[in-house]
Amino acid sequence: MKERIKIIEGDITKQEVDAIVNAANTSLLGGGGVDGAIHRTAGPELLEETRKIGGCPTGEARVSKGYLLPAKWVIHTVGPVWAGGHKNEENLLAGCYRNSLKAAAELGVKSIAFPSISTGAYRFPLNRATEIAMTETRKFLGTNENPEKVIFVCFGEKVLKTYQQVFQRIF
Ligand code: AR6
Repeated sequence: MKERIKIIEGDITKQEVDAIVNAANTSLLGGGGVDGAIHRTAGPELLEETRKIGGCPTGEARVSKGYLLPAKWVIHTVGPVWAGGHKNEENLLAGCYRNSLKAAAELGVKSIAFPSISTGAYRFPLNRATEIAMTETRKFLGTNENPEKVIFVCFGEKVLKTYQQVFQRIF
């Protein structure tokens, strides 16, 4: 299964994959961080579509087209805001990965790229978030043929190093 996972440092908006995952907020109307970058690159039609979708609860995922992105699809998921760890944050974050992978499988997506959901503006501790990302991905790939490939796109060296270390432990 190891060979189905790739960890890279880079910008998710440039990934030539079938689907990229957006770390959105419940409004799905855009924001800063990776969400802002995805909306800027995809162009205004993305906002038109996400406006019609009408929001997404924390831990769930919604699908839109990719418009001007190289990726055909954007899977919008909403991570939890870290509030100390007693507000179900871990389960909600696990749900983001599970539901995004499930949406990808339903679309027949072969390759999907994830950012580090919730670890920016939402302040989820990076180590724990990375463990959740990898554990959920391993579980899903163990029982599903698609997506064939999962790429974790790390923004900056600190995120990259963390992903590489956790990968060694979990896979
Ligand atoms: N490619 C890949 N990763 C990126 C990129 C990029 N272009 N830009 C930032 N990151 P964040 P969150 C990384 O804050 O914590 C937004 O305003 C970033 O360095 O984007 O889930 C939404 O609208 C970090 O490692 O998402 C929500 O309101 C990771 O992506 C809120 O922020 C996540 O950081 C969501 O907060």
